[in-house]
Amino acid sequence: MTVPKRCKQERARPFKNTVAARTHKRQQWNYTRVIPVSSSRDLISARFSHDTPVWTCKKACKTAVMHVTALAGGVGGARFLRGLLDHLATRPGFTDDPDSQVTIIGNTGDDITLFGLRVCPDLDTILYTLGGGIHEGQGWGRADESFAVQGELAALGAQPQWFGLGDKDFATHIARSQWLGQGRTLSDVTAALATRWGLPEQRVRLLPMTDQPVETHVVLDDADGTRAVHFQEWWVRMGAAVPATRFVVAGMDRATPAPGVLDALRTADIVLLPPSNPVVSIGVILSVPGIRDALRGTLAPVVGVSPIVSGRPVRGHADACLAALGMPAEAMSVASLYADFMRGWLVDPADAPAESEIPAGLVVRSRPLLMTDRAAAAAIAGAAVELALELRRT
Ligand code: FO1
Repeated sequence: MTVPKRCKQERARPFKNTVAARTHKRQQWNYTRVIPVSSSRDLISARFSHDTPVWTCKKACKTAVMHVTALAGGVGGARFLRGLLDHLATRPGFTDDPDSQVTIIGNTGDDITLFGLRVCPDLDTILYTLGGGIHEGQGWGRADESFAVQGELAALGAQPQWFGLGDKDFATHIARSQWLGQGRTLSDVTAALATRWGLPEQRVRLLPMTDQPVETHVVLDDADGTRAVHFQEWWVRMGAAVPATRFVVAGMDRATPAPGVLDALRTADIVLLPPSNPVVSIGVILSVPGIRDALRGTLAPVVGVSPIVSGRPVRGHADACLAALGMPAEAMSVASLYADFMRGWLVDPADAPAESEIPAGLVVRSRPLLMTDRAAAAAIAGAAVELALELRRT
């Protein structure tokens, strides 16, 4: 047996002066010298001992996924993540280990204050989807909604009316706004909402990308002149039909990654980029100072899933967002946005590039990418996990 090139210590715990510590020291030495070891017994006992770190070099560990970190936007991200949990539930390495965890770093650039309430659409879409409360047809908002509050607001002449908020959804925004008003952080509030939706029991941690309030604005330049509108006004009211010239994330200059975000990237076994909008979802998360650097520095392979299939966004208006950057809606154009840290890229067979179009250092795999139902989403997520595990071994 040969010591692999990329051994890694995950979540180091105090284990001084133990047999495991001595084993660890031996492994470190073997690792740095990259020499063959005579037996894998030490590695195996280190893996299963409680006070030792986990090594990627142990045989069984090669297929075990313990810490998965994903960056995510709204509907596409949430459906992929639900598929990921479905897939992980079938993997012994995940379900059997009480330390296993999926950490989701959610986009908060779509957040907006309406009627005095803080609305976080992408975080809520993830909460409702993973918690079983989502309106499946829409992909956002609650199932079995009523709209009494919105009706009353309309009767009062309160604006805006172009953003649909149901009664149950309003309760989320009321609770969130009250807690934020009491001085709690968005991370803390999101954790409380995640508990309501049973995420901890599913070994899921949902972290906002930042605790500071940020809001994506869209700069428009048309017959009405140059102006900036809130992302939601452009996306929902205008249907992204007015060409955007650029996106500006207000508050980003004061933003820092929320607690746990950088650690989740640095200590992950694998990092996944769901098929979320590469500009206003993943792109905004990447613009939080420190996050992109953490992705460049992590030992975990980063694998992404293309949000473009047959030259069209799987969902939403990613094409209009890419156009603002002067980029075509093509799977390989999206990959170029992640070129400095991504090692694996899943594309649909319709978008499979020629060998000569694949940048050095990137592994591209093709498989059907339409998330037509929950099983399809699980299969896509499974393919992303498999590719990441394969890259972890190389
Ligand atoms: N999307 C719409 O197209 N129309 C809406 O009225 C709308 C309301 C809404 C309310 C709460 C929420 O969490 C999401 C909502 N969305 C709505 C979705 C949202 O605008 C976008 O899809 C995301 O922000 C983009 O990821």
